[in-house]
This record gives sequence, C-alpha cells and structure tokens, in this order.
Amino acid sequence: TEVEPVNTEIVTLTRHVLNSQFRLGAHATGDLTLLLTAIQLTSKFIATNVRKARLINLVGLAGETNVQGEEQKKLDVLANDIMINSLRASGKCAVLVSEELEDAVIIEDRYKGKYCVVFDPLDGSSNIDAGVNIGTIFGIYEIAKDSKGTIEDVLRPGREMVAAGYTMYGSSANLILTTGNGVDGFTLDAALGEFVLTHPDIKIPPRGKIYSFNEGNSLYFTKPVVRYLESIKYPTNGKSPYSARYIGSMVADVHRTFLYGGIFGYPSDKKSKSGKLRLLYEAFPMAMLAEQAGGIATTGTMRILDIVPKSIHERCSVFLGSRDDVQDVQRFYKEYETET
Ligand code: P6P
Repeated sequence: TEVEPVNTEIVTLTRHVLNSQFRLGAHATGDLTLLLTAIQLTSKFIATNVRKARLINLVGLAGETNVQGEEQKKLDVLANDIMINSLRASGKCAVLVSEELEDAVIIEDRYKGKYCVVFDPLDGSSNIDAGVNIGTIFGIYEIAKDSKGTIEDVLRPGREMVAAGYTMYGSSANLILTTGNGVDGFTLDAALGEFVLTHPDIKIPPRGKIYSFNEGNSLYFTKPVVRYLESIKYPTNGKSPYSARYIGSMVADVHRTFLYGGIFGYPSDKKSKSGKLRLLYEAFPMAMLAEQAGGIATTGTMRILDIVPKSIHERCSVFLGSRDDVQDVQRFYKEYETET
C-alpha cells in the first residue's frame, strides 16, 4: 500500500516570519523574529497550563483582584507572569503593558530593546471554569526613533503598531498573527513544540450571516445599535435574518468572525459610555488583524486604529468583521448621529 510521504517542508511561525523579513530587505535585524519567538514560548506555556488547569486544580480563584476589579483566576496570574518574564528576558522590549497590571512596566536598561508589547495575558478568563476557549491578545509598537522607551511610546494610535496577534486556547492552540503583510494562522504541533502554518493569508468574507453582540445589554443600546440589530433580525429586503452567535470570549468570537464572516460588536451604551473592551490590548490588535484580513474595525463613528489613547487601560466601542456588515453599522451611526 502507498506510504503517505512525510512532509519535510514544515513552515513554522519562525520560518514564515523570517521569509517575510527576507522580503523586507536587509534592514530587518531579526529582532522582531526573536521577540515573536518569546511570545510563542509564552503561548506554549499558557496552552499547557490551560489544558492541565482542571487536572492540577488551577481552576478557581487566586484570591487576588486585578486593576479591573475582577476576581483573578490562578491562570490569569500565571499567564501574566510568564509574559512579563519572557518578554523582559528577550532583551527586545522597552515598555510592557498588561491588562493585569495597573502601571506600565519600563524595562531596565540592561534588558531594554526597541519594542513595546501591550497584551491581555488571558482574555475571557471568566470562562475558564466552563472550558470555553480563552486567549492571549498582543500588539507590538516599535519605540519612536529618538525615544528611550517610555509610556509615551504606547500612547500612540493603533495604526502605528508593527505587529498584532492572538493565541486561542481550545481543542488546539491557534496563533493568528499579522506583521503588516496580511494575516496568517498557525496551529501548535505539541509533538514538535512548534506553531505550524495552517491558515495562510486569512481573508474575512466581505459579508457574513452571523452577528455577535451581548444582547443582554439591549436595555442600554443607543438608537443606531437598536436600529442596526432590527435591520438584520427583521430584514425588509426579503433576505433571511442573521444568526446570533455569542461566546463571551473576545478571542473566540473574533476568531469565528474572521473565518466565517459577519460582525462582532461590543458598542458603548447608556450604561458603559466608553464600552467595555480595552483599547490598547483588545481593540487595537483585533482592529489591525481585521483590517489586514480585508475587514473593517470601527467605534461606529471612527476607525479604531486612528484613536489616540490617553491612558493604558481606557476602553472603546468596538464593531469589527466583514466589510459590508460593518459599513451597515456605520450608516446607522451616520443616520442617527444627532440622536443618543
Ligand atoms: P460580557 C471577557 O471578560 C471580555 O473581556 C471579552 O473577552 C469578551 O468579549 C467580553 O469581555 C464579554 O463581556 O459583558 O458580554 O460578559
């Protein structure tokens, strides 16, 4: 019988990034590749511990609360610690911002590099105990030319990010990455300990049939959001209504939106005037990925990547996904911009 030929052309994440560095020409120093290697290590470590969580009783509260006032889960603390330690040790970072830490970490000169990494080490962590997919989200800035690496280097619009990505921890670990030339997806081959290219050049379908909102907030939704949701739930154009899919874990809801199309929304509303999702390490990375995959990411009234952050934990309104679906939302905001 035919023996299945063994694939010996394995495109690991590192090989894929190096390929694009060769394309960028000689000025690529390999620093970003090394930084991404450190990030890959953290994702492998977190993936292992998420998988074991149930077995070694990591599930449950760590007894601390974080800057967001949420109960911290033991995995949250572990994920934050591995990221801080691994990024510092890489020698490629100057500033780190974590959802778990009130203040930015300025790396001491001895280990200081030219990148700033903003991250949510374990987003969706309230779902840990239910076994729902959770994830790490990160964005990377290069420090300004003559900067020593200060907080100012991360209070810049998301359009200045040089890379962004997330790792989703589920039945497998999927790392989705952009370095500014499109979006590629990698799956962790645990036997090799490598993230292997499995979803080259991800493109969001121009229109989908799924909407992903927490409709439990409907009482607080503003007019444009109410009217938009009505338009897809009770279509008057003879089309069938959209399906609702909401997991409550941003990485999982956004990942499905990238692959299947449709729209993910967490709008600002009458109760949460600035929305719930954080600008720097949730909205910006997901917005860069959405645009790089041919989609749109807006607050409803402006491009998310054009927002200039005033503080590292500020929140913003988020709609992202298929170009045509998100443009529909923008039209309702335009129509009702005067009404609240
Ligand atoms: P809600 C998880 O806590 C998170 O930060 C995102 O991962 C997710 O999209 C959102 O909050 C869910 O919020 O209000 O629907 O539970």
